[in-house]
Amino acid sequence: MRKQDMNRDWIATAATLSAALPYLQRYNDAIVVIKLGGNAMSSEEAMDNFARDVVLMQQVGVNPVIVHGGGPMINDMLDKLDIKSEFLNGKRVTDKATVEVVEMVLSGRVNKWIVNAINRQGGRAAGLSGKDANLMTCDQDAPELGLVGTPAEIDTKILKTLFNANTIPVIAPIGAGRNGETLNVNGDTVAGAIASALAADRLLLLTDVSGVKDADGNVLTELTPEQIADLTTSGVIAGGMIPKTQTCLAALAGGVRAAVILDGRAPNACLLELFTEHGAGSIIRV
Ligand code: X2W
Repeated sequence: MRKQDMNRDWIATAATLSAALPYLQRYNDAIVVIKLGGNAMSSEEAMDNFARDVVLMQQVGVNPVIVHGGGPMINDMLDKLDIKSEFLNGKRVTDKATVEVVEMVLSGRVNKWIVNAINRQGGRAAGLSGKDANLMTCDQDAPELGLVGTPAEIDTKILKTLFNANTIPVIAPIGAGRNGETLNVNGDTVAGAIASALAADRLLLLTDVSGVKDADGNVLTELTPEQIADLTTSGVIAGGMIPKTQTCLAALAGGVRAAVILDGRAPNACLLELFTEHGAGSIIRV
């Protein structure tokens, strides 16, 4: 329905679009790697909102790459199957039975949920894991973790082919070992490794906290690697935030321009970060 009266909301919408112009120009042709953590996939509605933001990004010239997690969904399935699971330093100890469930849940269910959500918003997404087209070959991580991998070689050819075909890659964090075995890899680690291999303009880690916090619980909106090191030594950065910040530091060292840790459940989190002066979460850059 076309409204003839120019009420304030429409004027504000036009002003918002106009204000976004410098940001749209800055990110034209940029590569943005987005890690969508299992905790950020809180509902069907949150997934649809995320998908819409990603399709908008592509529409305005960004090349988005999605790497997803799915830890909570793996836990649910392992529970149903009565398979016990434990974590060591934030990584799941993974035996043969567990890796089969991990691959089934990540590549089968979670990956297709995201692909389908993007396609339903009028985008074009294709799902793959590190096994496809030799995207990610892994070495085995610590032996006590079992079938857990650490990315060793990333072949970005398939991603560039998909960019040229206007298709958004959606990647499950499963890798092939040197002997073709299936390895479970932490999703943040995969996102960082892929962002480095692509020398991405941005790495966005979407999680369920609003960013890196100081000792009083306030979000630190801008951080340097030196500040991250200090906050880690003093114990302010702790627990699950350690692997996330370490992933960001590794990505910066690997040639990524900036990394951001933000709450993926907040409405339009990605758009707020990329296309407004305000930004979202904690940005880490040199
Ligand atoms: C993770 C892979 C999924 C993941 C796991 O098995 O849970 C390892 O721990 P989130 O939702 O991002 O935590 N792999 C080795 O990273 O999921």
